[in-house]
Amino acid sequence: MARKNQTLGEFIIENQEAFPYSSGELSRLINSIRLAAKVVNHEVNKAGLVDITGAVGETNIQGEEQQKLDVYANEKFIQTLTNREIVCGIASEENDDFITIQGQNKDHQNKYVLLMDPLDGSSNIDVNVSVGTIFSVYRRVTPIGTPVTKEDFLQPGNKQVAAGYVVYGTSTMLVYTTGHGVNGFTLNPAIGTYYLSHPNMQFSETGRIYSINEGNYNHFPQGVKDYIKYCQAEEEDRPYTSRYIGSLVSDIHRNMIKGGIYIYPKSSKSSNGKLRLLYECNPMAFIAEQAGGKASDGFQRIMDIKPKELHQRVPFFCGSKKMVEKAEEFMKNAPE
Ligand code: P6P
Repeated sequence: MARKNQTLGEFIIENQEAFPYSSGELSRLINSIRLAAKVVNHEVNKAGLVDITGAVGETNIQGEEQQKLDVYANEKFIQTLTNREIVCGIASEENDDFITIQGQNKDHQNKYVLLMDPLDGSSNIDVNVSVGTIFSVYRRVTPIGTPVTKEDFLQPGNKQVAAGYVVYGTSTMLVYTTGHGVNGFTLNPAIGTYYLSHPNMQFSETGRIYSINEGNYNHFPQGVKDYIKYCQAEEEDRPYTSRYIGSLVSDIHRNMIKGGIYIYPKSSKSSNGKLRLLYECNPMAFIAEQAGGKASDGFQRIMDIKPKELHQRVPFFCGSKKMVEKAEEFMKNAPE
């Protein structure tokens, strides 16, 4: 049972038994994310004061310029997870391939793999707009005691055992699920403790906020164009409000609290959209569904998609159930 203002540590201990087959590793994993998020938060909050913003002059596999904080956050999460002896492998937006973690006895005994976007929305860093970390956790499917393989990472989202995000905004929050609802914890930076501030987070069944980069309107599929015009029509409870931060975690976090839909569709410029299935869409879809919302690629459930590669992109429609269903209706009825 979630009690408001409970600390994250108390919450994990009280809910440990809700996780049947974990002998505490998953709790230790969430604890390691808690620590890494505090360290990254400290750097994000002072980014404007020290030379840690701006690009490092390299690009990641996405061809995106790596911001120093991207690289810093990636290193901190990998280091913390490795030191805690919990995961046997890590995949990250910032690494071309997955990382094998042998364990202190080099015997590959750890049961979980973690996939992450260590600092999503990093292009917002230099303009002081909120950014986030996104993570997704699976049990490995290959035999314990052997090196992790790509098969352990290419699991459909419906096999996730945990997922969550950290939003480094006006306050820093850790929001996660282990399949028993979604709970949000706010960091008190003065004492470095997270408190349960948003117990049992829920998407409202419908909402009046739509989040999409309308600058790409001319390149969208007809169904998306039709849905945008539907949102803007002077009918019933419309026009809706357009809100787009350009930071996935922040847009979805706001929509979960206020009701709304986030869409990053395919376009004539990007045939599968921009967002990555494994470490952005699947974890946010797990959160959305656990909060009573919905997540699809416009046609099929995100978490049923069988991944083919680590950095695979998919179109993404996520948020209040009835809004996603209305958008899917336009996608289905639009001419190809
Ligand atoms: P665009 C950030 O790079 C990101 O992956 C998401 O956080 C965000 O919603 C989206 O891309 C913004 O992309 O093309 O609208 O600038």
